[in-house]
Amino acid sequence: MKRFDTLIKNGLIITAADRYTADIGIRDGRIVALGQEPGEADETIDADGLWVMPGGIDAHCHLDQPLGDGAVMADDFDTGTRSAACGGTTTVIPFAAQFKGQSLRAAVADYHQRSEGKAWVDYAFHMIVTDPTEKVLKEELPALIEEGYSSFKIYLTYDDLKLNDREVLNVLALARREGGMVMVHAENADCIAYLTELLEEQGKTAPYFHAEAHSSIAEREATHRAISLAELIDVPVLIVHVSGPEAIEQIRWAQGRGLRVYGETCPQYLMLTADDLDQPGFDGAMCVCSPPPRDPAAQEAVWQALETGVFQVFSSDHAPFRYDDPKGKKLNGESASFTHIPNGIPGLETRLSILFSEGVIKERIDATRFVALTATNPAKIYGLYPRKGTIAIGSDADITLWDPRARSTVRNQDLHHAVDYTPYEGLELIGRPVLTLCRGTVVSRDGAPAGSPGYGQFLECERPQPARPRGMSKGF
Ligand code: DUC
Ligand code: ZN
Ligand code: ZN
Repeated sequence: MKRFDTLIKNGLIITAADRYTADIGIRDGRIVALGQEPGEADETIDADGLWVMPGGIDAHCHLDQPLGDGAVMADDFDTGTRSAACGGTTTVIPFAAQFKGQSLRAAVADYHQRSEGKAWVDYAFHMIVTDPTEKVLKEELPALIEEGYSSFKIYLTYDDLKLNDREVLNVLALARREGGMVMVHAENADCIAYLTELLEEQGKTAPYFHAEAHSSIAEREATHRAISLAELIDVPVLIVHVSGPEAIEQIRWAQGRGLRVYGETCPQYLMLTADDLDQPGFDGAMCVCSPPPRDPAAQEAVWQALETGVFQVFSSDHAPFRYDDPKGKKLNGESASFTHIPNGIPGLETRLSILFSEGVIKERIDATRFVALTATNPAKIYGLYPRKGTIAIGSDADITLWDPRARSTVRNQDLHHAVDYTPYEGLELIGRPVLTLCRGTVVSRDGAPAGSPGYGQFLECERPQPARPRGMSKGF
């Protein structure tokens, strides 16, 4: 028997910490050797001229999430994770969402049914907590965190999802006691409702006005509030999908005061602006997401926050709705007010290539930061490290080989999701994943699927070290 199942030779290995040329020996899905000429293998992959990086972890995406309003997500675990694999991602973390009145455990069980036997790459679950009853707080959440669901998202907006401040405090206190990571969707619901009413009274209902209703001031206020409530409880918190300088300033301020406040941003806040919602007819609906993309100055602020470490995580927030579909963006017809357009844009497959091309190739961030933002930090923050998110002996052989010189143009027809558009149509990119392995098995080659649905395994997440409080006990 040869020493390895697979040997990746001569590649430039890049982790969040280092870059060096070495061979990687893989056996039984794990990395078992790193070095020069470590031994013979059944299969040898020549990575000369390629960059060898950990497979991406997309820690914020929505797949087959049941919704209360009749809209249906285009991607399930099959098409969504196939698309992820083709873009160089080997782990996804979508959301098991609780409906108000539903038990959290029922939401998790339902989500297991939806994912069972379908995924092309590995996956874990965050939960969405919308109804933090005593039973949820005292029984369900502690047990679920222990069982491997150690992160959950809460919302400060959307009528059917949002928590009031007292509920947020209860959830944060629970997270502190039990060691969970809380993710916050930070927008002020009343500000948005007020602005929406004003705009609708003036007949301003086209998709573009979504961006005006979801003001950056509403995002800033909610970000500050989430940080303050977390400080009161003394527990870390992660602000998701941050769109611009107003919220960034709050996060930077908190970090400067020594608080464990983490931040996430997404490709849409680097590549799109509110003008992308201002298109002929209803086409702007394609770019309706919350928070909305802002303006070029906001894009610059988001880049700076990626460069300087204000953000730890770069996710897609893939929320897939078909455009030309009565269960998608046109749920309420083309003359619907912006308030009735399903929120979200697709991005699982393009997330890594966009940050690689616009960030690494254009020298806004270096390759080690790229790895940190897209794989290592999410693994640490959500309790998957070091099994996932790095190239090290003992880690799963989740590896993406990149050709840093390859040129391509984004075309929806070449993507593998089930959405009928990409907001990045025509974008020219340099650098692309040419081979992706998940636990040592090839799941995509040259941007095409090479694995199979059902290969992906469910991952139990440990209590994340970054979720630990600073130890300044407030007696909770
Ligand atoms: N906003 C969210 O909070 N989630 C999904 C998509 C979106 O636009
Ligand atoms: Zn959100
Ligand atoms: Zn989201």
